[in-house]
Amino acid sequence: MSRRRFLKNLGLAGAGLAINPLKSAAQPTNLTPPIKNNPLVISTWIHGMEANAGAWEILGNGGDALDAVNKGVAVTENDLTNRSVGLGGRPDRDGYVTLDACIMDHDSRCGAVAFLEEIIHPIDVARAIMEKTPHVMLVGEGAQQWALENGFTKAKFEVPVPPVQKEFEEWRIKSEYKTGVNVENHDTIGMLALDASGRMAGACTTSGMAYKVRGRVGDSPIIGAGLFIDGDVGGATATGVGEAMIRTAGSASVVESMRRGASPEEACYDIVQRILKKHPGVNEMQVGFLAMNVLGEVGGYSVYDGFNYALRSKEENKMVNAKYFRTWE
Ligand code: SD4
Repeated sequence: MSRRRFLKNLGLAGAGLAINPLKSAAQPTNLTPPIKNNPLVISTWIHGMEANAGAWEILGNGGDALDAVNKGVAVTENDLTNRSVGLGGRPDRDGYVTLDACIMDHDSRCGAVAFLEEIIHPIDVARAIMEKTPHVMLVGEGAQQWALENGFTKAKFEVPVPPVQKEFEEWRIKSEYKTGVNVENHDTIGMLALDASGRMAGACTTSGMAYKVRGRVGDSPIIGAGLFIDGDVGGATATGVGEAMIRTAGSASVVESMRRGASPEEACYDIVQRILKKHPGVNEMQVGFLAMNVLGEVGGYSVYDGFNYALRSKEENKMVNAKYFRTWE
């Protein structure tokens, strides 16, 4: 299906970005998924290559987008050398590694977990919450208790992992927390997939900002902030300083822009621009968005250079540099 027909089905053909947003927001969007037999997965940062490979084992065999994103981001959670995802991540300022994750499918079913400790795969917990409870989100001790009651077990290795513990001990001498974070703080994995039957799903998982205040939860497990999927339109995910995404309902905003006819890249550009406008004078705040629509078009945009994403389809397996507003000094 062409982009024009996609817009026509949404009642927007020819209107482009000049449509009346209030009017268009009221349009029912009951598209059946237009793209078939063209599976596609994208995910944030270089570790997305391996995560996409995990997802592709499912997508490439005609499997389901939800299973694919679940399996894909679990690859990154398993990697104990990753300092921003899973139990290999950096701890909060009190020395505890706390994990946030969420998952969402084509039909807006979703599950999320935040402030979770000692469990290797928060994404599996998020999915189990979605499938086994009437709720969307569990947090902290309650989430851990529920997970342990539902077949999950605590990790049997030291957390933080020894090199992270050492780094933390060094940090603790000065205990300087900066919200203006450095590049290594930005490794959350957000993944969006479209399967061969045209269904879409997304997942996002992180250990959050290094040395955060204990109890802090970022955007990554917040549906609409770090991740949002609408099977009629597309999906978006985010990485970077999560407070900015929460303040703007970032990923949901990207999907709503696409609903009104923006391309994925235009929609990401738009939210990053809005975030910059709302944070005048704030420097070193990296924020990156990634989006995909149901046509299989993708795009990304970030505040600073350096944000990239991995893309895998039948034809391609590569990294793509997102466009950006600023360069690091
Ligand atoms: C957070 N957005 O907790 C996450 C951190 C992140 O890449 O994306 N790092 O705010």
